[in-house]
Amino acid sequence: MKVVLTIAGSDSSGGAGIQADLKTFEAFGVFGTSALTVLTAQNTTGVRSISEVPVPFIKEQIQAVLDDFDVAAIKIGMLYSKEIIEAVGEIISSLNMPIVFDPVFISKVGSPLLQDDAVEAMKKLFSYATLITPNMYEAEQLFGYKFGKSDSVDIFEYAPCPVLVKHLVEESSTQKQSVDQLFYMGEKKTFISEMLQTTNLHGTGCSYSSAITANLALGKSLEDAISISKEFIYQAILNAPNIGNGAGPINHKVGANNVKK
Ligand code: PXL
Repeated sequence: MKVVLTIAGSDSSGGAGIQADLKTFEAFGVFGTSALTVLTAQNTTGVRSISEVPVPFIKEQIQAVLDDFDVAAIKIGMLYSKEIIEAVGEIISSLNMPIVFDPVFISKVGSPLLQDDAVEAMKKLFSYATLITPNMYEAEQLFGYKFGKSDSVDIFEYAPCPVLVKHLVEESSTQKQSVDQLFYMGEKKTFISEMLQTTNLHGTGCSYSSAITANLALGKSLEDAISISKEFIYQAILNAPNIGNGAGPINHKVGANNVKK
């Protein structure tokens, strides 16, 4: 069984963060391990508070997993502070496996998940990544470039690694489509699914990047891993349990079962 590691934050409501990552790994049949960076007290309506795990202990968790398992791929999620980012960077700089980095800024309901002074430090980690998965807002913040769906401009000059920009939907778009664009080896590829009208979108970003990580661990190409994962997210939203009073979680298990792998 392939072993994967997520380095990310805990979401007490179980829909995003480490909990979403582990559910996604399980759903795709890889063995999930985890190193927690922060603990969040939150539910589907928002993040109430954030407690950072001490940096030496974050490093110990990662090292304990790496010392024992042949880790096939790593997912990186919420890192929150400059100190945590630098510590994680130190470790991953010497590793040699696929690393999928979701540069998390804010939660689905708008709670901040990254400190303002941490953005520049975060960009320095990109050179170690196999893929980064910013949404359009995050990509704009990171690269200072305004994306649009029919854009012809590329971002190869901005990023030192492949980039999957999510949710490239034009304001005026009448088609209900969710469009993601991959910038990879000098080429652009578009991934499209139907846009579902729902508030059950909590943890979709976390789960998407985890699914890509799992599929890379299983030996899929980057493009196949993204394509499978996009369909997984669509199916997981479609089958959401519809719980909570805010942005509800998705259904990882049924989502993965409904995807051709
Ligand atoms: O989806 C971004 C995200 C990442 N990590 C944690 C989160 C969230 C969103 O709520 O709680 C821990």
